[in-house]
Amino acid sequence: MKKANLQQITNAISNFKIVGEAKSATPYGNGHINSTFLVNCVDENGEKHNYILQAVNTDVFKAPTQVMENIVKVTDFLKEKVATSREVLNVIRTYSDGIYYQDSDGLFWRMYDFVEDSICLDRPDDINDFYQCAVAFGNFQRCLSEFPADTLYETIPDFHNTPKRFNDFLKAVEEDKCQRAASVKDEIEFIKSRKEFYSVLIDANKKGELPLRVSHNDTKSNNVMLDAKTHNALCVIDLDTIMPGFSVTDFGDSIRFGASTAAEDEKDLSKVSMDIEMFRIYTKGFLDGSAGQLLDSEIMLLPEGAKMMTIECGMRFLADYLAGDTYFKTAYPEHNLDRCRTQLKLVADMEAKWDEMKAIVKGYCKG
Ligand code: ADP
Ligand code: GN1
Ligand code: MG
Repeated sequence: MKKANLQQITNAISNFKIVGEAKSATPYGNGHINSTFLVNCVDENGEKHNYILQAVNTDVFKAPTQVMENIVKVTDFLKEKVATSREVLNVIRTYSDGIYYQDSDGLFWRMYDFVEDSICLDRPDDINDFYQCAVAFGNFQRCLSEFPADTLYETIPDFHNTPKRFNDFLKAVEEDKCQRAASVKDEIEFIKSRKEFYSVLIDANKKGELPLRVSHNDTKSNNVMLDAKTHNALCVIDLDTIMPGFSVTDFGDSIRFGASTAAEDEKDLSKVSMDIEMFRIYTKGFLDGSAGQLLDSEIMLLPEGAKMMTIECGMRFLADYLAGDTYFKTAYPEHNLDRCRTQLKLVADMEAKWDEMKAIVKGYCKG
């Protein structure tokens, strides 16, 4: 997506009903998808008002109006559930009462109130901050437990349909566009040999053990705002990928990313493992936050959620490597392969710690 220029930014701001006059708009945060700006405004009494302006990445989100409709539906519902306005994203309307503004260059803009006195962490080093991120996502599940998930658009179809991801992976192996398959036989075998596992969550859903809920689908720590003073969970942001889905995949993606002892693209695999204490603390936070809303059968599938998200990500990275690195941004030719290897190492480590993971979640079952 092309970078927005100053004129486009200024024009976009002028379309939204903000309080005061915009004094500056500066690039903000470390998001990888959208272009984000902090807009500082001052009203006639000298009071400051801050906003987040974003140009939505329409290469990734092909139906941005549906993304915005999902966000408004969910945030309107959440507003009835929370105690203060800082606990939910607030979409700013345009002068024609729209929920977004599309400019004549095709850029798709939206604005939110800035969540004041908050922080967000790219990687929580502190175990208590990790716990608070889990509380935020668990709380998100609790507040949305009565929301009709099937009324949301599936803005990226089959996003966590792992059997479909596996078929796409097999196709990439078959096509072998870059003649790389021969050099990654072990990784291909690792993924193929776990074939039976990929339908576990979908089967549990069919059996009534895993209900369809609202899932966030990007549950990294930099999508949670914590209170700057107390570091308590405040607000879940980055709602672009909210879709009908499973609670356990939201839990699982946080474990995949946050409970790993190394970066997603670490080359030295001896550094990569799943920290069982991080798993323990995240489980506690997620279940404290969801406050009894998850079924026992759902709680028992949290480890499967973690393993599913990790192996799914591994096969997505490897499929992209085989197809010539067209989806994920890469910094060097083997980048997707390195990422795939860390994910497979994490899966192997989860399998080694499986009984312990199951025992931890069992401790939270009511029955
Ligand atoms: P991306 O999809 O690119 O990750 P995000 O919506 O997560 O975009 O926004 C990027 C960053 O901007 C966040 O990680 C956070 O630091 C900041 N941010 C986004 N929305 C708000 C908000 N309403 N208040 C304060 N900071 C925000
Ligand atoms: C992508 O861009 P980022 O890092 O927020 C991807 C996720 C993957 C993640 C792996 C829309 O997210 O599904 O888990 O990379 N998002 C999309 O790092 O495909
Ligand atoms: Mg984000």
